[in-house]
Amino acid sequence: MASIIQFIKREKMMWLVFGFIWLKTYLFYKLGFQIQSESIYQEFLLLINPISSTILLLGLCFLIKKDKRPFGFIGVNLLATIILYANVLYYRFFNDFLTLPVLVQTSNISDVQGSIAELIRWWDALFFVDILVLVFVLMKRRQEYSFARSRVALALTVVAVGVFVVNLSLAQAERPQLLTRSFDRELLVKNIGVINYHAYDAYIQSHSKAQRAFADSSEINEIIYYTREQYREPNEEYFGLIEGKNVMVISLESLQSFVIEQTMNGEVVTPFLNELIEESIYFDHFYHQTEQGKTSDSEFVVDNSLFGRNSGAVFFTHSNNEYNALPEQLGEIGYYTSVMHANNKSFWNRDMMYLALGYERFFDIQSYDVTEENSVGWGLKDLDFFEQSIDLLKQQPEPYYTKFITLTNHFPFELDEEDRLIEEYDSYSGTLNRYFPTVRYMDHALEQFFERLKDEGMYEDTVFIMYGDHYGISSFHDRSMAMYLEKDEITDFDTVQLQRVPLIIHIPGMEGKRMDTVSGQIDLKPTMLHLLGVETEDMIYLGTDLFSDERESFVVLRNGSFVTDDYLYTSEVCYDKQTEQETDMSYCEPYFDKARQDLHYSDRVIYGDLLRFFERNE
Ligand code: GP9
Ligand code: MN
Repeated sequence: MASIIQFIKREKMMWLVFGFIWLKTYLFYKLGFQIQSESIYQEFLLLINPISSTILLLGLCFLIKKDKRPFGFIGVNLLATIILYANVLYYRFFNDFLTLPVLVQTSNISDVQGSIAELIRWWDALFFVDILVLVFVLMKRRQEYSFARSRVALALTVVAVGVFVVNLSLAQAERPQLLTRSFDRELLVKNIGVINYHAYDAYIQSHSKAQRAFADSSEINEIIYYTREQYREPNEEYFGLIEGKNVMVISLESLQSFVIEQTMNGEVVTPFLNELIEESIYFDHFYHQTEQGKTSDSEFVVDNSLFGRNSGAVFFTHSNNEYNALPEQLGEIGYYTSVMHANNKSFWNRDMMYLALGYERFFDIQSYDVTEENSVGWGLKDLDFFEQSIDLLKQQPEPYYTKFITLTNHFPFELDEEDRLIEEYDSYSGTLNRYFPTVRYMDHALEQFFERLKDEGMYEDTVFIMYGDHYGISSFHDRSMAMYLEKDEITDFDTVQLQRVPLIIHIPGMEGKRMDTVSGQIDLKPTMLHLLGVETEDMIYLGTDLFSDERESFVVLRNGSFVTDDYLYTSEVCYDKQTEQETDMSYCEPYFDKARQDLHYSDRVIYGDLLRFFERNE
């Protein structure tokens, strides 16, 4: 104890540097990045998040010889300052934080180089003032250092890890699965600090680099062979049916099939969609295939006809891969491709991944006028989002392929009183209760959007592909879900069935039709390409055209559960769909191989970045 007190008293220089870095980081957050907190709790996290990394780095200085150690301290300060300052410069230009690939991507550097001078402000010099102070202190007086070096370094490392664990738990309390799920860089910086964020980024990047390095070009042949085998001829009636038309893909936030064509306390939940379905091709056995990457996973699956990752988000881990994604392929046949989504462009690393997928333009939050009044929950209300998107649409050359990502029907399903068109449900789960009014609101926003498009003459020549991106109500709310569905309980069988999301393909002028083929988001890419008249026999993808006569009803979810017309397999149990009861495993066995292989080959393509070895032979 006495020696700890002595240590604290003696290491004045270290404390000074510690104080400087801490204060400075906070000033960087506020002045450099203009980070705002939503609550005192958030502000507290922002304040404490530099502590762990600073202690760690200063601790490591105790491995340096006594007389040189003060230089180490100053070096740490300089390093932290440079990292922060580089981020500030990048932030001023891109409104985003640096990532390792960005630093080594020469294409980006050339973008930035010319403008660096413009990004520097005279008062930035203040960020470095403390270093001068330290040099001055160092010249003034020499201190005595008498502690065992490695012991101190080790002790401080332990303290740093401890502080980090506390910091992370506090952050996770507010943002569950912060590291695996929320890949918004700003969120990470806010919660765990800039230096820890960079360490985490470096870990993620090096991990996927290693897997890529071990892959070789011969592996692609096996994949080509497998995908050729899975290829199904398109249906002549549908092939090229919408050639040259504008395509609007609408990702319907958290929309599950269990509310479609249903009522809640006597109120219709989705009146507009129900009507639209009557005039559309509606798939009622269509499943989402996402995992932790949520919306971004659905985007990935739809655009690539490959699976996302089992954990984490492929948008974050593999945004440097080669893909032959749908936007890129549509670009090749003369389509203008874009995404409209009123959120930070770095959320889910979209800005980076969209480049890899070949989107020409991303209309992010900066393209929208977002105010306190027109926002709720996660941001711009759907109604205003669609309304403002009309003008953006008009700027685009035709034909275009544009994806809209809605936001209001997102957990925790908040809604302003004036937007509440139906009452909340009445169960144990506030989440499920609030879900119905927000779904109803989204339905209303879509109705208005369609009206506007019709008024503007933008409806006739457009084809609409609308689907739920992933579940909105997790198993956590099973008790209340059972109540709504009038069931005794939610079984594993029900859980899989609840992963159904609506898919509506609306082609103006075409008669309505219901399709019960068991299918998933992975099937959309070949379906859309064939509708647009693009041959896909020489492409690599894992879904099958929804209209193909040769198609077999089948979907495998990312967790390995799968569904056919008659059977459903999950958690090592085979169910008969008709009776909803367990049945003999031999009924599910014939599908095991396909389910496993689909997931396995998809993972191999992504982890090995195998599409870089692939040329389409046109
Ligand atoms: C955020 C939006 C919602 O931009 O896509 O993300 P989610 O949490 O649903 O993945
Ligand atoms: Mn979503």
